[in-house]
Amino acid sequence: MPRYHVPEPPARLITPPARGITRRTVMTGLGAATLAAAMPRSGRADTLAADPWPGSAPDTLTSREVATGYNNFFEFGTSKSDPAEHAHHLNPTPWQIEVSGHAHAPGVIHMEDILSGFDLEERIYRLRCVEGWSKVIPWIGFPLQHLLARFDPTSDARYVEFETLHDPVQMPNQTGDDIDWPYREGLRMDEAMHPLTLLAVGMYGEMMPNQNGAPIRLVVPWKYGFKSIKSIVRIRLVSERPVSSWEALAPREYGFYANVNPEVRHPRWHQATERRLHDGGRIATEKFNGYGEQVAHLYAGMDLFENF
Ligand SMILES: Nc1nc2c(c(=O)[nH]1)N[C@H]1C(S)=C(S)[C@@H](COP(=O)(O)O)O[C@H]1N2
Ligand SMILES: [Mo]
Repeated sequence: MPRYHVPEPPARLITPPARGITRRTVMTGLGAATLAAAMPRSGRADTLAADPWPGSAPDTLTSREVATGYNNFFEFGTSKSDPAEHAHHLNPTPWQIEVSGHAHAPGVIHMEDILSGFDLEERIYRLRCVEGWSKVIPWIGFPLQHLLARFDPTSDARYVEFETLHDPVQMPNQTGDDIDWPYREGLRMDEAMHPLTLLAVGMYGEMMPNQNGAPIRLVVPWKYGFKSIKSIVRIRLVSERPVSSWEALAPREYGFYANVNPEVRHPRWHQATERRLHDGGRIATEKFNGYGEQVAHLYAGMDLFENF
């Protein structure tokens, strides 16, 4: 297992691109406003030849413009341009996350303490939506396991449930009934503790844009994009498997595991290939989105359907 936490970084740029991840550890401790200033910008162009997952050809980053203009964030509407158009209603400052359930030290953590309390890294991951498109994004964040550790989960914590903000004033489409709001997602504890599972607070060297899930969202790169819940306000450590919002709506289309798998037939969308947003070209979809080497062992003994 690779090490992600580098103590006492001598400089902002700590490690060269490593297997599966482009990693830079960034010391912040500077607060929200200066995240952009703290992030290294050298060495990364918008069309960086990156190696975001093992064993595959170098890929091209999706431009920031496309990544922030073509979104799924149903709280602001259901078309791809709605989030960019309406997410200015969201005010991500101040913000806090409440962590409850099976923890020895449940409580609340404020966004300032998140930004100053965890070493931020840049990681390039591909985000594969179940609708059949993908983006390659340079996220800024830190492993979810580091946040969970602060709250000291008990041995009864077998799953983690996440909730997005529920406030129709800030999220105007929550007056609609597309989803049983708030948007909810969940992970099994071992998935949540996996070092690839990221809490992202920014992208492209800047604070997280509202339409991408400001101020803090999940990114689980081996699962379909809907698992990567945005604008998180609540985390619960639970013993029973939670039911996510999409699963409640259409369990055959949005399974709990939702591991990217080109072999699983989806009732609506073709999963064997994906359209890349940076050039519109199609590539073959990879099992676990290319991260099988790191995560396949989590699902040993599970069948394909269950795995979806
Ligand atoms: N709260 C919330 N989180 C969400 C969604 C949403 O509608 N609401 N959409 C999901 C889906 S389907 C995808 S593909 C990704 C899209 O992330 P992006 O807009 O940053 O590309 O966010 C996920 N997280
Ligand atoms: Mo999605």
